Amino acid sequence: MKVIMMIALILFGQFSFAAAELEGVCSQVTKVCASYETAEPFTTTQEGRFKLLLQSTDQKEVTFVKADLWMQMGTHGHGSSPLKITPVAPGEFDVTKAFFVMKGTWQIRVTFEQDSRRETLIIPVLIK
Ligand SMILES: [Cu+2]
Repeated sequence: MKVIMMIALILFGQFSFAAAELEGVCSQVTKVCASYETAEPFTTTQEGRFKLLLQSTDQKEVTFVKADLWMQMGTHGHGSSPLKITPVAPGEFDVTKAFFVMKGTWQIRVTFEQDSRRETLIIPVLIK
């Protein structure tokens, strides 16, 4: 019985990991996908931390350029303070100092280069 529960835990763990990875977007042009996963939901009052993934679905090399937070409000917009971005593996970054300072729809903007083409992907993040 213990073994069955452990297997169930492992399966559930993988399922939730996979679901978290779906918080992302892909470029139709370069076939590069940017996604994030976070252990704790973001709030307006605490420092947000997440893992940022930048992956080429056709196995081409991708060069990370920058990432930041942005909020579009009507015709105006504003950012937040700079993210602390630490590369931990190819295409994988630990991001801290993510301050979503107000409720609403934020964007994690990820800029990268592939084959000398520069692109920015926008991952929407709803802060409740
Ligand atoms: Cu705002």
